Amino acid sequence: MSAPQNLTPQIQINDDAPSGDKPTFVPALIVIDMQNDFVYGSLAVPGGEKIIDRINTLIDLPFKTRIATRDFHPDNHISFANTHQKPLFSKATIFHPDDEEEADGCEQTMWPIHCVAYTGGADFVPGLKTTTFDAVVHKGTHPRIESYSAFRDIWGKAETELPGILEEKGVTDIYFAGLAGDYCVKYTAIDSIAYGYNTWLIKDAIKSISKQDSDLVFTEMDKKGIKFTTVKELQKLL
Ligand code: VGL
Ligand code: ZN
Repeated sequence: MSAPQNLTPQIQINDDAPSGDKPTFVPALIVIDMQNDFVYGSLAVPGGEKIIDRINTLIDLPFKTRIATRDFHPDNHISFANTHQKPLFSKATIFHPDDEEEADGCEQTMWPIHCVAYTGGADFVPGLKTTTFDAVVHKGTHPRIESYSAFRDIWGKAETELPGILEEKGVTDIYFAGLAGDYCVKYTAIDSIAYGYNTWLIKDAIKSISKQDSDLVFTEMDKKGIKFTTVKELQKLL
């Protein structure tokens, strides 16, 4: 078997030189996975298209930095049902490729093939204002490693560029929008708390995969110390 490739493309960071005392409120907008496959494609999130304009409104607000993430998988990714020859949306136990003991498996949902790197499904959804993103963070790029959080993989072993970018910008508060509320937004927001940020979900700029009332997901996140806001409240605040 050939060595696994890492597909992460070069990212660009626009640097603003930090100066003076540490500011107490430095807001960042993170737009999670607003990609064709999650809006119109193989893993379409109900109502995903309804949040495109709301996210564009957010992008125009004076955040210190705007960052987007993209799910960016190889075509044989470990999260795909096809890779395991298992039924869609069933579960399989997966292991970290370095874990020879295969001690601690992770229950992984078997997803349809989605967001394959360098295909249209992984592109940003048309209509999204992508030109003012300071950075685009890619995740799930290794064939055998899953990553719902944009900070690090599900094993907590390898970080993406995101923690470094946030630190460099001196961010204090992270505001999340995008897809999917019950997967990548949720796990990224939980990590955002773990990394010490004031963490906000912009409720009307997030949609979830699960048919169950998405308020349940929000209740779970409330318990973790995540706070909630809306596009309108942010328009007043910023
Ligand atoms: C996501 C399922 C599989 C997400 C990514 O972006 O929420 N969900 N991969
Ligand atoms: Zn994925």
